[in-house]
Amino acid sequence: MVKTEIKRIDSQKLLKETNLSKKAALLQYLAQQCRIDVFDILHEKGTGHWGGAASAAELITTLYFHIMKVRPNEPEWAERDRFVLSKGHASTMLYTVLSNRGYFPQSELSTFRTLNSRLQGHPCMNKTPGVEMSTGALGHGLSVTLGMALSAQLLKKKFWSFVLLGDGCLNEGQTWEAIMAAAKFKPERLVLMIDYNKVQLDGNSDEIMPLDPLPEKLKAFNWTVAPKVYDGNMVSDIIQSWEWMQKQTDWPLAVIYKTHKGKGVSFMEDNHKWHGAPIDEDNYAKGRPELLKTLKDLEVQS
Ligand SMILES: Cc1ncc(C[n+]2csc(CCOP(=O)(O)OP(=O)(O)O)c2C)c(N)n1
Repeated sequence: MVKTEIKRIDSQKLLKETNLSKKAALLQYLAQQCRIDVFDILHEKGTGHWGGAASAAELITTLYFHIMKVRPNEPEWAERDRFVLSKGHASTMLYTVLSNRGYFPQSELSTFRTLNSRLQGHPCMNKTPGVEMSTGALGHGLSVTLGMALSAQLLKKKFWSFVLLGDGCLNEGQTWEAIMAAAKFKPERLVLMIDYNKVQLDGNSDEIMPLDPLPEKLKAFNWTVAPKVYDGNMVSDIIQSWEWMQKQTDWPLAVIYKTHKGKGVSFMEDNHKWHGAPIDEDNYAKGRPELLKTLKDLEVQS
């Protein structure tokens, strides 16, 4: 298949946009652009995880381009906000957003999962600028992010600590230990974000390990839970959730986002078969035009 080039957004210019609805539209476009880049990389390499990466495009993009204070040219800046991708298998989306944000050249994305590359299948904090924690074994993310939030408290720093969990991370006992511990210590600016696509590696969450009623469970553990489930594939909704977070004083915070695994390619959406299957030539040729059409539609609005 001959790859159609896409119109790329000026991501540095986007950062300076002051009109919030214009910025939301630009972010929605950028997230879709990243989704297409991920689709291309995974197809080219014949490896990686499409479903969970596509699910989190808008969440990771909005974090790095709207919510978090970071300095890509100084990744270890002490005051930076922290983000941990607990569902480390979605690494390609994190790498694509980080490269757009300026942590490393976009040309490096094509080295994904090759020998000696800084961009391995699961994120490595010792190799990749911007990666705060090595993840991949589900269930560790909240514990380490709680540690980051507690360190902020000890050091009297004001940075935020965000962690993104998939449903699978919530199947892990360690996550619930961290949920209990966070409710005990109540560190400020700790936010648990849940990418609630309800599909895992080999089936739906309701079959594997039902989590509902999730907001009630988190409330019962003494967390402050957002008043609604936000649309995690809609940047304007994610921005709204951030506005809610900034008004809170009772910590820690949990926000549940309804998302779609494999978002953007109709026959891959909400289907566990596309959790980590290689994107072969036929499915690439069928799926890419759908992604391009959405990008084109977003261009009109932005
Ligand atoms: C401790 C552990 N058990 C099993 C796996 C294998 N595994 C990788 S991804 C995954 C499912 C993840 O589902 P979810 O968290 O819902 O991710 P998403 O749908 O957002 O991709 C599983 C079981 C793992 N990485 N770690």
